[in-house]
Amino acid sequence: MSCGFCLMIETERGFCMITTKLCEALGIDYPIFQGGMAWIADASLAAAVSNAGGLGIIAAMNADANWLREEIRKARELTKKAFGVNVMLMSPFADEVAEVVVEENVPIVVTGAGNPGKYMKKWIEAGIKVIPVVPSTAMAKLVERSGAFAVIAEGGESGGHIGELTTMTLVPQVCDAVKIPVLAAGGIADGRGIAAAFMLGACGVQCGTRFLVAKECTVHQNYKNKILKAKDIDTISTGRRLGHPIRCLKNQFSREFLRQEYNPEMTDEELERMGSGALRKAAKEGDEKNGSFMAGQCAAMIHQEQTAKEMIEEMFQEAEQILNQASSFCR
Ligand code: TUI
Repeated sequence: MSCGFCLMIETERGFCMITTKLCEALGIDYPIFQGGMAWIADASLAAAVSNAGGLGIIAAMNADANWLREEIRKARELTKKAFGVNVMLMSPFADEVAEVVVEENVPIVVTGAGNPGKYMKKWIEAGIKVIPVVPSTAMAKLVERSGAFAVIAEGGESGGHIGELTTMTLVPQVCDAVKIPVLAAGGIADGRGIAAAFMLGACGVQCGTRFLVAKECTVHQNYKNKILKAKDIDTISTGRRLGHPIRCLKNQFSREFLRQEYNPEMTDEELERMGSGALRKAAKEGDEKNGSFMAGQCAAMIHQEQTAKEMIEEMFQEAEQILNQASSFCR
């Protein structure tokens, strides 16, 4: 079942260009969000994605209100287009960044890693379109009732904090559960993934790992190189014992973390301490041994650094081609 938000229109250039009602509602040309990757998605990346016609997103992550305010202002210098902010709800700064998005008139807020309930009223009253990441139909229905504009159904193929279900199973179930637009995330890095997401009923996608190697992404070069070198089985999920599983690339840090998770002598507090700061070490210092290189299972499908514009145009051209030929499967 489709959510009814997907359209294919004929353009002046004679070929089909994918557009959806999501594009119209958010003022974007392509129905693609850039994932709000903690310690990675800053003004430079968000502005590049928005300038390319997608929706760029600044990650409020574990940084405080002042950092976020500066990034929002930097992004406004770099683009006249709309961009969003991702509020990571487990962040100790969530309350203060929730205020900043209102004060700075951010039009779109994506939330992750929890239930955004306590902020919904304030954000909606301020005219913000709230788009939570959801790992289940229950959370999708809950946020729809609280006034969410859309949801992002994120499968466990994603990098970073993940839910239980896969994109293939979660997206159609969320599409059936809610009436608001559904975006698909998790494992999408090319036009095939975008086409598949539409077939599952989504009217947009969110991609993180692919944009991590964008030329405008300021993450440490070692991080980009690890994504470019990754093979299909190079990610693992750790942290299940702590209630927040994280998908990242295999390295000394993640293998040791996984070992310690099964060590009964290790307390949860010690384990939390072991993980804290590891993403920053990867993203900012490129520390290949001690960093947590969060990445999705699609890392192995990513072969080159490109500008955000090149990525988006390539992905949507591929998706259009596939969708145009799709009827040939039914003969
Ligand atoms: O949030 C993400 N991905 C992230 S956040 C992050 S930073 C971090 N650092 C250390 C520990 C934890 C996180 C790295 N990657 N993606 C969105 C996402 N949200 N995935 C899953 C969820 C989610 C999970 C549970 C959303 C709601 C939810 O609700 C549970 C509940 O009942 O509150």
